[in-house]
Amino acid sequence: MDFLTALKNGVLLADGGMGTLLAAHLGPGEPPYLLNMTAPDVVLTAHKAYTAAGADIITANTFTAANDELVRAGVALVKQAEARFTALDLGPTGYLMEPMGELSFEAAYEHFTKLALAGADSGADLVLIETMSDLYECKAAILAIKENTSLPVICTLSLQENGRTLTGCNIKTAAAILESLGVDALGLNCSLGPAQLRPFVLELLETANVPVAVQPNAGLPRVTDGGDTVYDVSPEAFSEYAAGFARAGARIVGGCCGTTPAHIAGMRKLLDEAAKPPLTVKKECPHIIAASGTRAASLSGGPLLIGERLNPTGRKRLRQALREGDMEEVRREALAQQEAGCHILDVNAGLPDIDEPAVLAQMVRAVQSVSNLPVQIDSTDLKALEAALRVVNGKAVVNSVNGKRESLDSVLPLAKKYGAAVIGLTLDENGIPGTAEQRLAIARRIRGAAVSHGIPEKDLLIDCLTLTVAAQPDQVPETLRAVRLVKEELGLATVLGVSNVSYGMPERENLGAAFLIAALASGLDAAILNPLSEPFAGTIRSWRVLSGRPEASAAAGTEDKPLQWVIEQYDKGTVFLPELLLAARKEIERLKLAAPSQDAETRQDAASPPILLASVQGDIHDIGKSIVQAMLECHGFNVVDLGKDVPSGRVVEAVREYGAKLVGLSALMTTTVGNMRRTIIDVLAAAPDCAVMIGGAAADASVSDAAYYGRDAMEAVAIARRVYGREG
Ligand code: THG
Repeated sequence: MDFLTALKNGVLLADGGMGTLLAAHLGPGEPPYLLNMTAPDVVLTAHKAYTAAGADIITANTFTAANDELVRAGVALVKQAEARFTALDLGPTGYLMEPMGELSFEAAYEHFTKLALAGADSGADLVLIETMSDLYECKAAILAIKENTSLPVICTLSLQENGRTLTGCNIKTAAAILESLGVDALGLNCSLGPAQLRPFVLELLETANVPVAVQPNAGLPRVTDGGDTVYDVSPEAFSEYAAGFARAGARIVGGCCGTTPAHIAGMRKLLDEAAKPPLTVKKECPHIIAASGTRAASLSGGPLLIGERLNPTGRKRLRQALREGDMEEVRREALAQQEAGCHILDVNAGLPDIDEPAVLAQMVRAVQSVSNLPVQIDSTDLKALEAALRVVNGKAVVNSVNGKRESLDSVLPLAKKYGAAVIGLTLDENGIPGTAEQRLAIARRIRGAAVSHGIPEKDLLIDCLTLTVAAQPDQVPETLRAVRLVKEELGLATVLGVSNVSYGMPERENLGAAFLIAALASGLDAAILNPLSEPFAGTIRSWRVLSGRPEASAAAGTEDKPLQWVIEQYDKGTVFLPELLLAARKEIERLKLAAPSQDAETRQDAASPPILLASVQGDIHDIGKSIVQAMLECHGFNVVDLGKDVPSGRVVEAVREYGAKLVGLSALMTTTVGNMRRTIIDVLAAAPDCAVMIGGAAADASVSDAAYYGRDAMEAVAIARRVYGREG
């Protein structure tokens, strides 16, 4: 039985953590995957223990391994253990993606492609992408696997205690994005114990339409007096939770950090005893039609407003800027429309004399660098459409497909592959039909084609086509009638470009607003319009009141807000990491530009030594460290980044070289806590006056009495203030 058939037929048991089993064989800070080469027998023994415990899926010891040799060796060891199903394990690159960090989408794609090819070639049955915290990085990995192999894909996320990923995506939005990208299962792993993860698992089960996987840690980590990290949930207790997850509808259960073959054996027993789990009862969740990396748009909150202004038609300045590759105007328009309260940004680069694929993708990146609204890709050029869809962070809307065979055959596969919703224009080989009934017939054909390409009906928006009243006055009622028919007969959502109606007319905006009301009254769900136009904005406000939904749903952007405000919102959980980093970066620019005298009292004295930051040896993660650096810098501190995987000796050297007053050490992996301790001891021995602060997922106050512990980047700033005597 192949993996997907088995997944359809019942609950599958995955294996547990490798760290615990391999720890004794690892030097301080050594990543487990090295053992695939240096001590393969140890890895094989661990796999065999999990196979013997009854795991159906054995995960190769390849988490965060970055070269194909390690992957080949890792997959081969699972096969040797005679696993029922062999999973290639892929983890995060450890870098932040653009525009937050330096890693480009294509570089991430290349990274995952190399590993996926090696995994498929060595005989993996599936790929498990796990412990992910950025949906954009997930997209790169999923595309890499799907474009280069035919292996099933499972993608599981690591959540913070607030139920969001590090980059601020909530569970429902994450599920919508991953599902649209065509994963075979999705879920949650690591980060929390089964008790803390349970509410999040239940929420996921309510919304997911594909099988759900759950692999918690054996509780929250605790560092013993002896310095070991331990997880306290026993095999018995863990198995009870896991059986509960299966009863609630999870189709893959297993463990992560701190779980052992005993945990897996306990789960096997309970799963075998459990009756066949009932199907999950789905709550009616608002369907997410589009999403960015942090924000979703659905049709449930009243009319969806799609901003039309990122379009060179009739706009000289934007046209000029696009020709010159100058994205400043694009960023400005994106922000202005977001501030005006629209929900999705239409992006169009339709100029005859332009490299549309390049420019459209560049526009999408520019929009994503300042705005967290979902985007709608407006192009008739297939190459441009694909180039833009690739770099979209989240779930886009494709604008558009139409009823022509050629359009359906070429656009729908792209929308499916990139997980986008689609606008269907009700025109075909014979042009725009004159009657509402004919447009309905085309809408029906588009629906049939979309569904046969695997695109759900809920991801369709039918555009009944607004014509210009100046040229075809008899068409306005047909368009409105078509909107009503499409909703009543097909139950599909509808969209119209509202501005088209008023071309060449006096009182253009008032005319458009009147048409908008008529369309809303006919049941229109979404409107492409200029959100900055006061007549439109006023119409929408009034419509909301009249339809009993006065509260505007769109939150204001973080742009042009002071950093302190963004930080406070970040603490409250209303803005997320991408916005925080962007705001921080902007503040750094501002501080650099400001006359030195102006900020003298807030800036670190140029003569005082910089703060040194390092991820300790064995830790290749620099995400948390990047955040701390950005926050320190925008509070006026000079920072020197020593990098990641930094040996203790190198830190000591740098402390001497700079005469440092403060060193910040980061450790994400529990396996590197020992190195953190070592480094603290070495630094304090060499420079007793130098303060050390620590942070990162694996560090807490119990790591060392001799160091300050900062729970997050703001606490790091507070510590720095204290050390540099800049309190208050
Ligand atoms: N349906 C769908 N997509 C569409 C349309 C539609 N995309 C394009 C268009 N129609 C909607 N977008 C625009 C963009 C600009 C204008 C109108 C519709 C526009 N521009 C002004 C002009 O040309 O004079 C200039 C505006 C300015 O300078 O502020 O009117 O129907 N699916």
